[in-house]
Amino acid sequence: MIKFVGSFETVNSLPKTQFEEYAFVGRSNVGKSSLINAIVNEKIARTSNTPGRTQSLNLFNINDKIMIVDLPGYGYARVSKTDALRWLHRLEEYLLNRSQLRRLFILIDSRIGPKDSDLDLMDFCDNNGICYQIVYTKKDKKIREHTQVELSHENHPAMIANVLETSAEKKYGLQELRDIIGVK
Ligand SMILES: Nc1nc2c(ncn2[C@@H]2O[C@H](COP(=O)(O)OP(=O)(O)OP(=O)(O)O)[C@@H](O)[C@H]2O)c(=O)[nH]1
Ligand SMILES: [Mg+2]
Repeated sequence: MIKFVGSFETVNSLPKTQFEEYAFVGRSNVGKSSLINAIVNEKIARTSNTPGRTQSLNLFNINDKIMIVDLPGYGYARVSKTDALRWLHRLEEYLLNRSQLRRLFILIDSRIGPKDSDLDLMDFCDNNGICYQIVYTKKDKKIREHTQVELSHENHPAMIANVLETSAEKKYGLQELRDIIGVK
């Protein structure tokens, strides 16, 4: 049973659950909400062609056992600097304080590759011991060679060495994620 718990504007307002939590983050439009829907096989997270759709922290309860969090996207050009900084601060606050967070999935569009905003977030996680795993999205699309950047574990101590490749559209690479999260 999958339940939408709610949309939360601040980290403080998040419900204080004991459930293990798995969070999805990445640049705006990378496909966070689509991937969550594909994993749970339900259209529960709102998706959109308009970047910046998810602006609050959206929580989903999976079988009263696990929480999935759809985090707001970053790197969206049409957001004011003040808002962008405020959101970044909120993301960092979430990552530093949410003790039940088991793993952060940092999504990267396979056509684009990692951008500075992704690398900055990875550095933040490395410096603060926040365990994360890189998930490439939209693998069904044609990929240009130069987007393939090697992300080495040596430079990223908090990164899980296994990089995942997925397509929400073609339902590719989902089982591995389901196994990690513990969703059937
Ligand atoms: N081809 C393809 N398109 C995808 C895939 N996943 C998502 N998309 C498309 O990418 C766009 C953005 O998807 P969302 O899931 O809303 O992205 P998001 O990261 O949640 O975006 P924000 O909430 O705005 O930050 C939509 O038009 C999706 O249809 C995929 O696996 N393949
Ligand atoms: Mg979204």
